[in-house]
Amino acid sequence: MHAPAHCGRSAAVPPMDRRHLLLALRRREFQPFLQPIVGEEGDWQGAEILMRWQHPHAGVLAPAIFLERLSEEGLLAASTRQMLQQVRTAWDSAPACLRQPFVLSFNACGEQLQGESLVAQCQALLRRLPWPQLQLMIEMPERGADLGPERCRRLFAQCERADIAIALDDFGIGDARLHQLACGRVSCLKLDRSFVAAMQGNSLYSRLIETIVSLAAEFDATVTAEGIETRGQWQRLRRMGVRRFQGYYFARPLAMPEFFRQMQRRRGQAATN
Ligand code: G
Ligand code: MN
Repeated sequence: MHAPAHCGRSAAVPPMDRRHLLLALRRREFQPFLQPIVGEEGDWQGAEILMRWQHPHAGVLAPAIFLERLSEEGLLAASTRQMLQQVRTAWDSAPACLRQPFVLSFNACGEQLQGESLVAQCQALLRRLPWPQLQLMIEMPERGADLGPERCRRLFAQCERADIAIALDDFGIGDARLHQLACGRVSCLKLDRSFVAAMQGNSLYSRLIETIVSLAAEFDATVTAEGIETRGQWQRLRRMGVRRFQGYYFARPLAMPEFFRQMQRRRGQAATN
């Protein structure tokens, strides 16, 4: 297995037996990177927290390399929790321009979604991030999130009471999870990037995306399209009614200090324009 190009110089895949994973956890090597989520004008309206393994020898590793191993060892919830704690700490240096409406989302794993403590953990995080206009959003993955309607309804109700938003991640691939839309308030459908890639030259995909946009509207949810890599994709999706976008065309996932620097520069520019 090779690291994707955007991981930088990383070469070999490091050992990932339980002992090494526990060591990495102890050393807090699973770190949060932020990828901006932009609006129709390209303005940064939020960010998705993405896990990266800052490995002492192999460099920065993407989840495709290590997530499954963490999951097999039952360590994914622990590493996500630890990553969120690091978000909390790094937020101490967030620029003041972030005191505007801003959506911060993270990927919850099956273990967290099945367990009882996720919402309490989110509330604890929010208490320590006292930014009134910060909206926390839980992204429910396509895999490992088959909760069943009853559990799903309970989780969504808890989230709604706690003012935590729900997004259905990688929407459209894998098993259809349409029933989740009937389980409570869903704020966002994250259109899987394979749809964005496939719409080029296949009008059936465009029709499919337009249908997902109307489906979202029907449930008062927004669509965030993932994997935007070209200006053409952005423009086309805007014409189809998509309002939020994420992808390398705008920015790669950034270490938090770099994210804050770029955010500050952009909002500074916007204020002087
Ligand atoms: O499953 P989820 O959508 O949370 O996965 C996000 C992953 O997609 C991250 O690891 C991120 O690095 C990657 N990613 C983000 N933007 C792009 C993009 O424009 N193209 C591709 N190929 N991958 C992307
Ligand atoms: Mn996601």
